[in-house]
Amino acid sequence: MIELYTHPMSPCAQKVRIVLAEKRLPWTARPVDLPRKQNLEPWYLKLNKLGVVPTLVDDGLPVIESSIICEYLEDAYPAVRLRPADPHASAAMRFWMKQVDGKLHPACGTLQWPLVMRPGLLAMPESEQRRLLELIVERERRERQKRLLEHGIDAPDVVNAVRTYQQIIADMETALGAHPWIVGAEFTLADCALAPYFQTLLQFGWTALYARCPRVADWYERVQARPSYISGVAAEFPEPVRADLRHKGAEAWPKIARHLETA
Ligand SMILES: N[C@@H](CCC(=O)N[C@@H](CS)C(=O)NCC(=O)O)C(=O)O
Repeated sequence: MIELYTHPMSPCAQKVRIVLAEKRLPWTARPVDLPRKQNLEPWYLKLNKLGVVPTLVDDGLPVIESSIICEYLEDAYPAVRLRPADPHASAAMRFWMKQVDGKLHPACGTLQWPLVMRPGLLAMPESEQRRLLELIVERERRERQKRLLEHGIDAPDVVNAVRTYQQIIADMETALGAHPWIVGAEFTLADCALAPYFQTLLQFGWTALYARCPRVADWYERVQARPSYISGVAAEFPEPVRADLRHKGAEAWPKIARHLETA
């Protein structure tokens, strides 16, 4: 039995949900209340010592870190292949996954957290806000959330986050000039890893970030049409949630747009 500790808005959890759907694996959702920082409660830290979602539990054993979870699923359930057999293509796939984990994910967190997580925290007494933030395991994440709590979308981190998105989208545009999917003719874990970060742009109405990259726009159209994206990502966003996110995104857009590199 496969269980996934997940949250609808988490791009890392979305990535795993896409892989589970591509592989047509049945699984049970274990929702984690991120706005209330349930991820930092002792019972969850026993499953995931970094205190983040997702966590996959397969046959009672936890696997953590979304890219490692994807590779675990690839090894444990190889009937549907999402890793290229060719070693060079496989290395290229892992390069993209590393870009996502190391660069795109923190950038996405910087842009999304002030809009979707900050309001809940601000509604709590200040002493509780401070207590919860001090529980965050990873120092870099803790310090970033402190800045984002204080400054919101005006935090100094935002300019870098926007530029990182732009750089990775430009790199994708180049890669997609050579083949239909990110590392070749086949849809791989690299496509699964990148896709959720475009959900973030879509939900906030920030599609201008890739409007000048027609191959990326076409890639994302094809990703969105896949049953794995429909069930693993889109289905988690009912219309009232979408409307709220569009509204929040529109409000924040001028502060995002001013950081866009136009050259
Ligand atoms: N490197 C981790 C990152 C996971 C991560 O950042 N998860 C976020 C949601 S997307 C989270 O749980 N945040 C909780 C928090 O910041 O308190 C992975 O790939 O699984």
